[in-house]
Amino acid sequence: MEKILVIGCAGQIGTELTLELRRIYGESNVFASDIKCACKEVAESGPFEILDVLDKQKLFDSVSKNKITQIYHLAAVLSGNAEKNPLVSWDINMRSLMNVLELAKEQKLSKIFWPSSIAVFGPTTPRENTPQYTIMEPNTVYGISKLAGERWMEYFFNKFGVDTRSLRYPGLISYKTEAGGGTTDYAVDIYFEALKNNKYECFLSSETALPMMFMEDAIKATIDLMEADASKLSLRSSYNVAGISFNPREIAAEIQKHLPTFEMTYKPDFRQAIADSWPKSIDDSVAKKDWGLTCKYDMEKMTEVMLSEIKKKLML
Ligand code: AKB
Repeated sequence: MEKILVIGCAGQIGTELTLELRRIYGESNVFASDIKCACKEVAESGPFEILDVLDKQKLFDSVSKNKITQIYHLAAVLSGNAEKNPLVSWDINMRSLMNVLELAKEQKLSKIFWPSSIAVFGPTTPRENTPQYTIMEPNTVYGISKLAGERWMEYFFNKFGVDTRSLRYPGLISYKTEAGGGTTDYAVDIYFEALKNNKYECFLSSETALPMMFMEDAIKATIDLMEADASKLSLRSSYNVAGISFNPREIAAEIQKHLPTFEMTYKPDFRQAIADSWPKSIDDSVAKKDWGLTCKYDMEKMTEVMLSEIKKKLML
């Protein structure tokens, strides 16, 4: 039986991924960790510990003590926050990954998942239907760290036989835990603000299209990739995954179908330049071919679920 460690279980992805992994593999087989407290549901539904992934010794000790066989390493400083503190963010993003890769090599773990991002692409990348293999010249600290991380993932697979697996996540949209510090966060904030205040001031311009994905699809894709037969995987850097593409004007119009008086205004900030350097849409044909990626949610279906779940959460 696999013993799984989730690093970053209090974050937007970590919260939902931990709960789903526990549902599939059994609560006691999924260890959750973060540098901060996780929500009650995560902290109480299975083993949880406060752990700083930068503390290599403590990480190594915890993995051997708990006989961990797989790691999902999700802790990272996202694109918007990373620009505010470039060197610290680079250090956190890279050193945490190197600790996990070294650990996987030394303790012969069976598999490692680490997320990459659409941020690996840059202003010179073709922006429509961005291919798996293309020009990659990211100009954000976060994007540079993700591209370097992809190279290290592939390197550890080729040189040391570590079974590395990764997805280039688009913006992820969820209601359980709010996003924090990213450029695509507007597409989460908008739903909360629509229900709380019936208005939203967007930090990106109305026509800024970006690839996004509903969390349920992202979690399924992550676990499907981890479950895929190793012989099917042609890539050990990271797979493009597309989801749905829309701009702020389109998502506002979708929300207005449910809340007709909802008002959207636009005040682009420093994150506009980041968004302008990223793809508008993604070609994920390699992921579909290799391990059968599927996505269920379009913008309409996602909006229905987001509004009804956040309504319950806010007790409206
Ligand atoms: C961000 O906006 O920084 C993240 C991402 C696309 O990786 N959501």
